[in-house]
Amino acid sequence: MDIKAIQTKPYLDQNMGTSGLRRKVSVFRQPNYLENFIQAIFDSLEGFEGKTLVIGGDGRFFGAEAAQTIIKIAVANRFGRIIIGQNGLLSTPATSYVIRKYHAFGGLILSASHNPGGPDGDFGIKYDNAAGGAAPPVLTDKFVARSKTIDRYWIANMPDIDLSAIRSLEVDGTTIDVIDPVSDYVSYMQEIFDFKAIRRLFSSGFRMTYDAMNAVTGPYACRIFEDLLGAPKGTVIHEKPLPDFGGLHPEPNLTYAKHLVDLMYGEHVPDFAAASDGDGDRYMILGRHFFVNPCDSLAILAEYIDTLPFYHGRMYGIARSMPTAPSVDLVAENKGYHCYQTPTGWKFFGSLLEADKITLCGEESFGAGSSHLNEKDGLWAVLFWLNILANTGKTPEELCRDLWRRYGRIYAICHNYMGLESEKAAQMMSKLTEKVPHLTGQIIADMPVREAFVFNYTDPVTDEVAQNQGICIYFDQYTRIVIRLSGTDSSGATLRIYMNKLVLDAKQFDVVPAEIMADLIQAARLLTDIKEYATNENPTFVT
Ligand code: G16
Repeated sequence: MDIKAIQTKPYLDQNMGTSGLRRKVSVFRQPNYLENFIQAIFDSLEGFEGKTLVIGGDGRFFGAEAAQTIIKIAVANRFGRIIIGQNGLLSTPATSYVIRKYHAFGGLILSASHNPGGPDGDFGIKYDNAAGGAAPPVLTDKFVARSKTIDRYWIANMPDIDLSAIRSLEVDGTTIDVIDPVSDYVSYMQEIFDFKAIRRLFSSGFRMTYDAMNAVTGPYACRIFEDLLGAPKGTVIHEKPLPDFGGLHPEPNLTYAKHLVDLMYGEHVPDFAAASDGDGDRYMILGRHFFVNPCDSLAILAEYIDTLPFYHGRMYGIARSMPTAPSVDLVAENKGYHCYQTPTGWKFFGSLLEADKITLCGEESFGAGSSHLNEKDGLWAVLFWLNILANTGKTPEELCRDLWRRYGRIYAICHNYMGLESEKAAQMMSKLTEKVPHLTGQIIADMPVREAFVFNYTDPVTDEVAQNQGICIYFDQYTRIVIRLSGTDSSGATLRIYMNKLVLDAKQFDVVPAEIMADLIQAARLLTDIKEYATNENPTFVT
C-alpha cells in the first residue's frame, strides 16, 4: 500500500468548544482542514496501532466525503480495524455503545449535533475515548495544541470504500467492517427496558408520534417503535436521514420542533410525542397539550430509575450541569443519592460515570443519559419515558404534576440570543464578570442578590480544573440567573441566560413561565445590558 506523507500548514482556528470542533461546511472544505485535524487527533493519542477505531456519523452533508478521507488517514496511521456504520450512519449513543462492545481504542463522530446541516450548514468532529465518552478537556487541549503546529499528515493511496453494503474487507493490514448501525444498539435497549410492557401499552391503543427530524434516529426509531414494539406504521415521522435534514433545524425544542408542538397542542392528539436531534443524543418529551421541561424530565427519570431492574445494584449518584434547574437535586436528596453539579458539556460527566460516582446525568439542553453508555442518549430517554408510562399508567402531565406536588415546581427557562458579534459578546461577559464581586446585597429589579459568583469546577475524580464556566446570580436558594456563552456555535456568539424559580403553591403551577419569571427576565436584561449587544431585546428563541 502506498502511504503518503502530505506536507501541510496549520489552521489556527481549530478549537474545540462544548462538544467537538464545529464549523461551517465551507470551512471544513478548505484544503487539508479536515485532514489536519484528524492527524492532530491521532498525533495526540498513544498506542492505537493495530487497535480498533469506530467512525460514527449523523448522515449530514459532507459526512460521506469526510468518512472516506478519515478511513484513508486511519489506514495510513495503522489502525488495525475500522468499524463504520452502513452509509456512514451511526448515532452518537450507538457509536459509544459500539466502541464499548467491540473494545475499540476510540471513535470519531462526524456530526455537528443539533446544528443545521447542508452545504451552508455546519459540520463537526467529536472524539470518544475507549470508555465511549466524549474526550475530556485534557485530551481535547492536546488535539488543539497539535493542530496549531501540524506540518504533515499520513494518507493511504486507496480507492473509496463502498459503504452502502454491510461487509468486511481488508486493506493493507487494516480490516474495515461496515456494520448495521442499528442492531447492536437496539439489542442493548432491549436489555435495559421492559419491551413486553411497552408492547402491551401500544397494543392497548396508546398512540405516539416520534419525530426523527430527518436525522440519524429515523432507522433506529422505526426498528424499535414500529417493528419491535408494535406501534403503527407512521408513528415515526421525518424518518429518513437527509444530508440537509430536509431544511429542518435538528434541535428538539419548542422552537425548532414547532410542527410537533403544534400537533400536540391541536385536535386528535396522540398520547405522547418525542423528538431527537441530528446525532440522536438529545430528546424532547410532550404529552397531550403538555410540554415536559427537560429539567423536570431529568427529575422524573431520577424518581423512577430504581424501578428498572437493569439499574439494581448499580445506583450511585446523579449529576446535572450547573445551568440545569435543580429539580433533580430535590429527588436525589429524598432518595439519598449524592448530586454533582458540573459545567455544561457532556464530557464533564465522563469521569464521574467511569468512576461509578453517578448512574444518571442530564442537562437543560434536552440531554440525559446513564451509566449504560458514556454519551447522552435520546432514544434511551424516550424508551425510559415509555417504560414509566407503561408501568404507572400515568400521562406525562400527571407525572410532572406528581413531581411538582411532591417537591414544588422549579420553573426553568433559557433566553438564547443568537448571532452576537463574538468580540462584543466576550466584552459583555468580561464587564459582567467584573461586576460579580460587587453584586451581593445589591437590589436588581426589586430583588436583593443573595450571592453572585463565577462558576469554577474541580473534577472530583481527576482534580482537573475548569474555570469561567458561567456567571451565577442567586436571589434565594432556588431563584437564580445563570449567564454564559454557548460553546457550540460554528461562528458568532450565542448568549444563554438561564432562569429558575421554585414555586411551592400548587395554585401557581399553571402560571406561564414568562409571567412567573417576569422579575428575573427584567433583572437579566439589566445585568447584561442586552440592548447594547443584541439587535433585539427579545431573545432569538426561548427553551
Ligand atoms: C452539546 C453538549 C452538551 C451541551 C450542549 C449545549 O450538546 O454535549 O453538554 O449542553 O452542547 O452547549 P452550549 O450551551 O455550549 O451550546 P450537543 O447535543 O450539541 O452535542
